[in-house]
Formats: sequence, C-alpha cells, structure tokens
Amino acid sequence: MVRKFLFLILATMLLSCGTKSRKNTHPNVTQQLFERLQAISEAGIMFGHQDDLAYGIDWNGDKGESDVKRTAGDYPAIFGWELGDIGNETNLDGVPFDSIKVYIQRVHAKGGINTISWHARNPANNLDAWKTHDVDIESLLPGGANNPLFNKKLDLVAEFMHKLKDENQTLIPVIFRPWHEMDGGWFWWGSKTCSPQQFIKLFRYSVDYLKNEKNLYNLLIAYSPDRNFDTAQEYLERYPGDEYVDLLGVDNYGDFTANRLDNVVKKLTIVVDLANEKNKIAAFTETGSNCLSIENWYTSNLLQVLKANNKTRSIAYVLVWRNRDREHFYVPYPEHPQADDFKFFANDNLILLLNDIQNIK
Ligand code: BMA
Repeated sequence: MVRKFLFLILATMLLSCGTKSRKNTHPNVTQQLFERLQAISEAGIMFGHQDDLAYGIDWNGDKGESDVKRTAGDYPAIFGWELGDIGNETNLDGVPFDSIKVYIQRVHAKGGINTISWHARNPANNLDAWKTHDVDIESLLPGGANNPLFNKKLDLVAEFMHKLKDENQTLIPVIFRPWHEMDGGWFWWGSKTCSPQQFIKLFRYSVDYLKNEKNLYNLLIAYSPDRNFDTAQEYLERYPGDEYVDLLGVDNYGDFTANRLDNVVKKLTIVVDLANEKNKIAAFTETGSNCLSIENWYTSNLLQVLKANNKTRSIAYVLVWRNRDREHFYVPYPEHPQADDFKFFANDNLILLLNDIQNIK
C-alpha cells in the first residue's frame, strides 16, 4: 500500500515536471536580451532612433537608408517602431506594418535591438490616443462592456508580434513599451482620465493577455512615465509591479525645453536607482529637441546629462523621436547646421551605434 502510494506521488511529480517543461519549451529569448542589455550597459549607452529605417528627410521607404547613418556614418543600435492604428495596412505615421516586420527582422539579424511603442486608439470608441473625452477604463477590463473590443485590439497586436520571427522561426525578442507617458494628461490612459489603480489593471491585463493568452514569449516590458515625478515614490505611482516590468524608462523632452538639465539628471538618477534596486534595465526611452531648436543639443544638452554621473552613464540606451520632415525631426540630416555636433556626439566613447554592439552577445 505504502509503495503504491509512493509510486503515485512519484508519478504525479514526474507528470507535473513534464507538463512544466513542455510549457517552457520555447527558447528563453527575453532572458538573453535582458542579459545582453546588461552587458551592453557596461560598455556604454546605445543610441536609438524612432522609425530610423523607414523614412527620413527627403527619403522614404526601404532603401537601406537611415538619417543616423547618413550623418554619423553608422546605424543606431536601438530601433523604435510604432503599432498605433494596428489592424490597418499602415501605422498612424504611414509606415506599412509589413515593412515594420521586415525592418525588425533585419535589425535583429544585424545584431541591433528593437523597441515597440503603441499609441493605441481607444478600443471602446476607436478615437485616437490623444482623445481624452468619453474614457471609461473599467469598461475595457474583464466584466466591462468593451472588454471584447479591447481583446480584439490585443489580438491584432499579438498577431503582429507573432510574425516577428528569425530565420529559425524563433520569435525575435523586443522591448514592448505600451501605455507610456501615463503620468501626463494627453493620452486616454493618462493621469487625467485613468486612476493609478485603473492604469495598473489596464497594464497588467494587457501584459497577461499577450504573454499568457497569446503565448508571446518574446516581450521585455517597459514602464515608461514622462517627467512628472520628483521622487521614486511618485515615479512608482502607476507601476504595475516587478513581475510585470523588465525595463524602467523615462520620456523627457520638457526639461530640455525648459533648460532644466538638472531635472533631466535628477529623474534619470531616480530611474537608475530604482532599476538597480529592482534588478531591471534602465533607459532614457524617449527624448529629443524637435527640429533641433536648441543649439547643439546633442553635445550641449544630451551628452551633458548622460555624462552627469556614474548612474546616468549606466543607462542602457537613449532613443530620440522620428525624422518625419523638416518641420518635425530629431536627428540632423547631413546638411543641417548641427550635423557636426551630432557626429561629435556619436563618436564619443560613451555612445554606442550598431557597429559598437554587434560583438556584445
Ligand atoms: C508624436 C509625433 C506624431 C506621431 C506620434 C506617434 O510624437 O511624432 O506625429 O504620430 O508621435 O508616433
């Protein structure tokens, strides 16, 4: 009897181990990317650019072009992409989703790193990310009337993410940065229309749905507030929890415009301290000077804050926004008066472009 009982216990243990290992048969690509980000942060700070391969000043489409390369001689190390208007053929900035997939595959094959943002339309009414009227977050969550519509949007995101495969049919790891700048009031998931508790539910639900329901094993998740915090406690006001987040970021344009470099440094330092404490990656997830209206912004502003102290020096990357046209751009094109300044920045030992990270595995 005792033997039979022991056998049963053993058999159950073996079976449950089997189920567990079957469930985890996918390669641990996120862990690999996480460790690579840690290794790279020891070497320097990667430079990133939104939509870098998709278009730039006076060019558009798949030409192997890049404004960073045109001006500084190499591609960025971090490439930002955008899922706004998922479900349409092109995203909200006119880039075909099919092309984004190919760019992401190309970046990965060349040893670069991809990050994906999502200026999501409100699933309830399909109004764009910046429309903050008629917002009812609870209605999107389980039990809410619009939960099926929300799931449909997440299904579209998952469908796209599942296409991001390398030549071995393994999903390419990406840094996914949903619901960003939640501490500002300009997005429907922002502080004006979404309480911290609602935000946390929205964030957790999205991540659980994509990872567990949709089996996306390739997502490193970024928590990325804007600059509306002065303390770690304020930074964490809408934090969904350590088990939901891999990367702590901050978006900050405003403190540069206000010429408060001290505040940029202060906020980056808060992010780095928290990342160290929580064993997360720290990054400057979005910044820039639109049209480079600030004189020699790259060396007189950005490099200054990145070099401010050992903590700011330790972040994994900094990403600047897109080069739409001459009225909206963040990287100088070759004939721009700040092209030399950008070259100087890009050549600094601290700053890593694609070539600099290819050998860091
Ligand atoms: C903003 C601007 C918009 C764009 C949006 C999402 O900062 O660049 O033109 O649609 O980001 O990429």
